[in-house]
Amino acid sequence: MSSPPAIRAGRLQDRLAAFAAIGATAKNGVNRQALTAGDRQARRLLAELGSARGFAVSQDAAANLFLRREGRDPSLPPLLLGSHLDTQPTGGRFDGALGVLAALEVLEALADAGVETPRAVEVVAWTNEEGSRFSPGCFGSRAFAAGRIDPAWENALSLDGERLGDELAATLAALTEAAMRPLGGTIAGYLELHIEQGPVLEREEIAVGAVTGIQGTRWLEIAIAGAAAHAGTTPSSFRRDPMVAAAASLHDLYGNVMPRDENARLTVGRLRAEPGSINAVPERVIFSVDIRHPDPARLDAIEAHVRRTCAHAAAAAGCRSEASILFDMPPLTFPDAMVALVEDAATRQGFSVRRMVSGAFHDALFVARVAPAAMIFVPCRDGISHNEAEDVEPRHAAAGAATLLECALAAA
Ligand code: HGY
Ligand code: MN
Ligand code: MN
Repeated sequence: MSSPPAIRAGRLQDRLAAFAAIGATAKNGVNRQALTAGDRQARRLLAELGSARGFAVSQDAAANLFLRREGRDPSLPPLLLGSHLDTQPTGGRFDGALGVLAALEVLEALADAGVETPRAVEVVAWTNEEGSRFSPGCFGSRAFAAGRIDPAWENALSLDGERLGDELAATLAALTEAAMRPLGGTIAGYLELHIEQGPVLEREEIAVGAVTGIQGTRWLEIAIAGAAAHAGTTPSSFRRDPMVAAAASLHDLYGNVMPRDENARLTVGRLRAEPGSINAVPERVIFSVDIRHPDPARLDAIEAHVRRTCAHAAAAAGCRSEASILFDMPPLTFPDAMVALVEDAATRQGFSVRRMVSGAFHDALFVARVAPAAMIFVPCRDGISHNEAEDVEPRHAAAGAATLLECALAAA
C-alpha cells in the first residue's frame, strides 16, 4: 500500500454536482423520482463511473444497482456501502445521493491507494427509497432483505397512472451493461451515510451523528365517501360532503396529536377530491397521513386516534370513512457495536460525534434485518430536507465520507 487511502473532497463535490444536474429544478433542487428517465440517467452515470474504475456493475430484479471492488477472498460476503438515488418531487441535492456518492468515493480512495481489503466492498443504490411516486418506500432494500419482490408492490400505481412493475422492467432494460444478480444474498455488513434531515447536529456544531436507531413510521390512506351534489342548488342540510368531514378530521388531528406529544409526528402531505370539479360537492375525499413515533405503542395509539377521528367526523357529515395502511415500519435499534464503530471512526478522524435517533426512515432499516448495519449522519443547513433548499457544507460532506471510509476499513 503506497499512501493511506484518503477521500478527495473535490472529486466528491464534482460528483454531487453532476448528479444534482440530473433532474435539476429551477430552485436548485432535484426532481429525480424513482424509476423515471432521470433515475435511469443517474443509474447509468453511476454504472459508467464504476466501470471506469474497473468495478463490476450489477443489478438485481428490484433494480438495486451495485458496483463491486474485489477483495482478497472472493468467497467472503461483501461489505455494502450505499443509499438511494431517487428523490422527492421537490427534493434536495443530497438526500440519498450523498450516501451513494460517498460510497463511490470510498471505493475510489481504496483503488487510488491500492488497498487490498480482505473482502469485497460494494456500493449500492437502492430503488425507490422515497415511496413518493410509488408507495410504499424502501422498495429495493425491502426486496433485498426479503429476497423477493411482493407482487402487490409491482401493482403500485403512480399519480400519473404508471404501474411500478412496468417502470421497473423499463429501468432494468435501460442498463444493459449491468449484469443481473440474484435478489438478496449474504453480506457482511451495511454502512449508510445520510444527511440528518433535522437541525440537531448543526445547532450543536457537531460534525458526525452516530445513529442509534430509526423511529417507527406508518402511512395511512383515509378515503371519505359522501354524495356528489350541485354546488349551487344544494343547501347544507341536503349535503353529505366528505370535504366537511376531512376538514373536521384535520382540524382535530393537527390540534391534538403533535401538540400533546413532542415525539409524535403527523403529516397530511397529499389530499384530493374526486371528481375534483369546482362546482360539484365531491363524492370522495382521499388523503394520506404519515405518522411517526419512537415508541411503537404510541404509534398504535395515534393510528387508533386517526381512525376514530375520521370515522366520527365522517358520520357527523353523513359520510363513510375507510382507512388503509400503505406502509408500516416498526422502530429499529442498530447493534451497539455498529454505533460504536461509527463513533470510534469519527473520533479517529478528529471529528466531533454524538449519538442520535433518526426521525426519517432509511434503507438501513430493512438491510439491518439481514446484516449488522450502521448509519452516519452529517449536518444539513437549518435541518432542511425534502425541500429544494436542502444544502450541505462541503466540509461536512467530506467529514461524512472520511468517516465512512474509516468505518469501511475497520469493517472490511
Ligand atoms: O420519509 C422519510 O423518512 C425518508 O426520508 N424518505
Ligand atoms: Mn433519504
Ligand atoms: Mn428522503
